[in-house]
Amino acid sequence: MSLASIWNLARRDVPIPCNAPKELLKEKHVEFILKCGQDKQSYEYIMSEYLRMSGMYWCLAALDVMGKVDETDKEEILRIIKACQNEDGGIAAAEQHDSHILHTLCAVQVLTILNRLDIIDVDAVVNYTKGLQNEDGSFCGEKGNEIDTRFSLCALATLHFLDRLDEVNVEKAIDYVLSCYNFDGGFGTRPGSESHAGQVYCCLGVLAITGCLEKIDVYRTGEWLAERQCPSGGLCGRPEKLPDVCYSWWVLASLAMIDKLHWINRDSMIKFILACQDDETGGFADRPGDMPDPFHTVFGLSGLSLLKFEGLEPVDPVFCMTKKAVGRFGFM
Ligand code: GRG
Repeated sequence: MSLASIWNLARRDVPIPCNAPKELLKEKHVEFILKCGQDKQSYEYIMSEYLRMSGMYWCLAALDVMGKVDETDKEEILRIIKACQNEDGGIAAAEQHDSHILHTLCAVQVLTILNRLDIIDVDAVVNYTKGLQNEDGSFCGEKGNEIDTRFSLCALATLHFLDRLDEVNVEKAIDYVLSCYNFDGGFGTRPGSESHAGQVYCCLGVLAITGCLEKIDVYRTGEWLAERQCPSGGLCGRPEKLPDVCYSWWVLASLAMIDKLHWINRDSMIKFILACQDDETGGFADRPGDMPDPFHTVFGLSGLSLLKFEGLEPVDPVFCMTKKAVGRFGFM
């Protein structure tokens, strides 16, 4: 037995049940997504208010990958987003919540998909986003709060869609992201923090948006990313962690950005993603047999799309939106 196979036997992983789905259950996923948010009195709906705007992005982006955006109530979505823009210019998860760059980006992504950026005060969003940049180039998620490389991507992606990147200090934003680059080829939340696939995605996204991907060692980073594939075919977010279908997005999109998507095993990856579908309700779960949700559904579908799975719209690896929606804002 080779050293590599012994190492694989020792890795943490999950089994794929033999009766797990093997085909894409697209109609069921459309139904699952359309049901989310329909029952406004349900426990799930009320308890998820704090991430409503992100939820709208996950649902709309999932429908768009399946070519079904027209089945939503667009007027209701536009009304909600407009009501969530606060006086500070930022956009909140829900009405009467505080603004956050995460939800601001989600709103901008939804409006880009619907081609309706005109319904928000764009100058105010730009001012809000500018105000989140710190002296060292990093970004806070909300005024005076936590710093994280996730927020660097959210801020730059927001400004990219508004065509206002020049309003922040792009050089410093790049330097900050590069200061979070680790010896193992991954990136962390802040300088010196542990490498994590979600953070790698965010940092590569910033470098892609600003045209600076050549500033890193793509072989070292590609190797760290490819190492995330477990024997089941699923991807984990960092060493010694279990696979989760959302990393089919964070890892695959990162590999796509550096043109190394072929470094993972496509067939076993597809098998793992399909096994995470719920064949009764539709939707994808984090792992085979778990409860499905819109977060894992959009990232499962988008991962399949990156792998050129039949019947899905092509997606942009930086923004997790269809190439059609990114359209004039795309650059890859
Ligand atoms: C444009 C799609 C898009 C996103 C905007 C918010 C954001 C930018 C990116 C999030 C990237 C990220 C950090 C993803 C990871 C999410 C996740 C599953 C975190 C869980 O981390 P742990 O440590 O789980 O709890 P593990 O898998 O390590 O056990």
